[in-house]
Amino acid sequence: MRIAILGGDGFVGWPTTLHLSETGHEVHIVDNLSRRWIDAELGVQSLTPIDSIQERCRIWKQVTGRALQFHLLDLANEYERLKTWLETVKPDAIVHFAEQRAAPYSMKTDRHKVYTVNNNVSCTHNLLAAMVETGCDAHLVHLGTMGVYGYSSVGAAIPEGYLDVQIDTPSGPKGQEILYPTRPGSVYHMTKSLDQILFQFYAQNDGLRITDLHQGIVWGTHTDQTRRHEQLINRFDYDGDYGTVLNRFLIQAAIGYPLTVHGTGGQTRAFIHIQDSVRCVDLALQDAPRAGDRVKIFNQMTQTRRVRDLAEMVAGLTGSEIRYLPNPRKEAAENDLEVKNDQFLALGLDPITLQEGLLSEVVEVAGKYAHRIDRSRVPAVSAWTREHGARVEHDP
Ligand code: NAD
Ligand code: USQ
Repeated sequence: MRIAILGGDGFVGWPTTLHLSETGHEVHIVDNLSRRWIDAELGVQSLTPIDSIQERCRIWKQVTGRALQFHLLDLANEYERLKTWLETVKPDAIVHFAEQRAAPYSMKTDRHKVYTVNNNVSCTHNLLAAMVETGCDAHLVHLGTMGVYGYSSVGAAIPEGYLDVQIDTPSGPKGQEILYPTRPGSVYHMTKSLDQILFQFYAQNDGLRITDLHQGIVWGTHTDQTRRHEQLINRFDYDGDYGTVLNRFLIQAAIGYPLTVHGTGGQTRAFIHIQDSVRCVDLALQDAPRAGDRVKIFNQMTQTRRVRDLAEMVAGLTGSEIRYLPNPRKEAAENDLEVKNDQFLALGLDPITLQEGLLSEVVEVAGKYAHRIDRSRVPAVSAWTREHGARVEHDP
């Protein structure tokens, strides 16, 4: 297939690009490199030294003989160029990673809220409108988030996207299938909830074939392909805005920084290793819906864990100290979380679990590049409300 990877320069997009290229697809990356600009804005850099996207593509060609095409395009602000690009490249499938993905960044200031909503909603809607206008019938696979469901336990596993409800009518109860009600916990997660409605409309109105992957928190850094050359290395975010919790604990362990647990650490979240994330996108691409089908929704996660249990696991492995900090976020202090992921298991996913070997591999990566870490960028200081901001501790 000819596959377009929107956001192919990012943390999940880059290893997905390499995997799909290696499996024989013709892969085109579209990215406006905004993630690299945001690093400059925040004064941080990836833990791992990442080359320019053009250089990464050159090395991949040198190592494998396979070409990658890179297109510098802002999906949110260059609508006409997007249409021309779709008409020229004519992809068979499009994988859409291209959004501002950090919840803390989306809550930093009103400007960051506005940027995140404008960028994310426009990226998705511009793409959908352009696909219809140009007659592009590619299978669209979008990376969504588990966070659209909220994390409250209702005493039952979270289903894969849809919920059967009974509505009382004058003629008796009637069954209906609805999108699982959204309960986003940040402006970023809210944009993913809005995406869901856009997808529902365009699948129903225009027959677009869409798969939405509700992904959990990704951890790890290497995949089979990024290991093949030092310059193919994946990005690794550790700072208080973009670093995700388990990867943060692993770099903190590597530099002797106390593990930064927010609140009691009773928050339960869903996790997936980067290698499985890549594999799931591949599986989803092979299982396309037909025109007229409802949006296909998968829960893309393999394990749920409490944050404090993860901290204890990392502390047990490395001897790190755990620091319980005031929580800068407005979120439930404790929650249970049970999630259905039957569809990927049925398609053959054999999940990678939180094993000691893989955890220590990440600590080793962190140790190798520890000299690149700016300790002052480790604390999470973006607060959900002014009241939460007043409680933030800046440097443990
Ligand atoms: P990332 O920030 O590393 O990558 C996103 C890429 O999209 C970046 O390279 C960025 O430059 C590009 N981009 C953003 N706006 C764009 C625009 N207007 N035009 C063109 N390109 C644009 O993020 P990631 O961690 O790779 O996540 C990828 C996707 O997966 C996101 O949509 C995110 O919501 C979702 N996701 C990520 C995680 C995680 O833990 N990383 C978990 C669940 C879901
Ligand atoms: N947390 C800590 N200490 C830290 C960092 C985070 O205790 O140093 C806590 C947070 O308070 C939160 C949990 O860990 O309760 C998860 O935080 P996170 O930053 O790892 O994850 P989140 O903000 O939810 O966002 C990440 C990705 C996002 C993706 C989402 C999947 O950045 O793109 O959509 O995970 S999910 O969480 O399943 O919605």
